Amino acid sequence: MPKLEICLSPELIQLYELKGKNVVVVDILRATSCMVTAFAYGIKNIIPVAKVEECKVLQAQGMLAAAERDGAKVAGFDLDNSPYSYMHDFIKGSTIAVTTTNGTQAIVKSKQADQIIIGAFLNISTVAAHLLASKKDVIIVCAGWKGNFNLEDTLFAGALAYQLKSTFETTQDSTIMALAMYESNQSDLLAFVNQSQHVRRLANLDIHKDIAFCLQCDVYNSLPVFSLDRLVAGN
Ligand code: 3SL
Repeated sequence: MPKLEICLSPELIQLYELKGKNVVVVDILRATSCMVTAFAYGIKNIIPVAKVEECKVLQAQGMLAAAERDGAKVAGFDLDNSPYSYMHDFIKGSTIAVTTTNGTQAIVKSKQADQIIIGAFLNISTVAAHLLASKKDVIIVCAGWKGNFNLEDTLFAGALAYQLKSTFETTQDSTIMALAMYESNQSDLLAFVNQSQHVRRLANLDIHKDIAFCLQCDVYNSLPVFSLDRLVAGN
């Protein structure tokens, strides 16, 4: 039976062997939700980078660029970190360089994996179907917040483990915890996530509609995967 493990923060990633495994990177609020949305709207590539300076270099080369720090758009960039910013025609066929506080860092730290898959509630069943077909061990890497555990990414990890638990071994403590978290809150994900630190942080930015949007399941069937230096459509 393949194994499913949950890494609760990128700070813990060195404790996991990524080689030979599928890694699902998740940053529900809002980086991976934006990426899944962008691919649903026909984006060609997303180049995730760790630093604002790297993103600026790619923008100077003529690429569209999105940079977020502490929830807000960094001055001088083309796009912010809202899924609604990617629901436009100009996205189709484009390549966008992206850096975010936590989500793109988690992708960059997962590069040892056999395959990196971008997960969100928005594409959860598509991700689950891909992992079931692949039959490899899986590690779900939660982006968290600046190295800390967070509720929303762990809740997603529990939801994905819930879809996979009859086929994957889910006996690691963090997986048992995430499954319990999901099972007791599945009837109202929004009410649960509304208690989170990140929602309080984002409240000042007035983006309640982003939060509700990011907690919807199976809105899209896009499957962004990492290839060489960028995300591409995996289906
Ligand atoms: O940390 C991240 O990668 C962001 O998604 C955070 S925020 O939703 O823009 O605050």
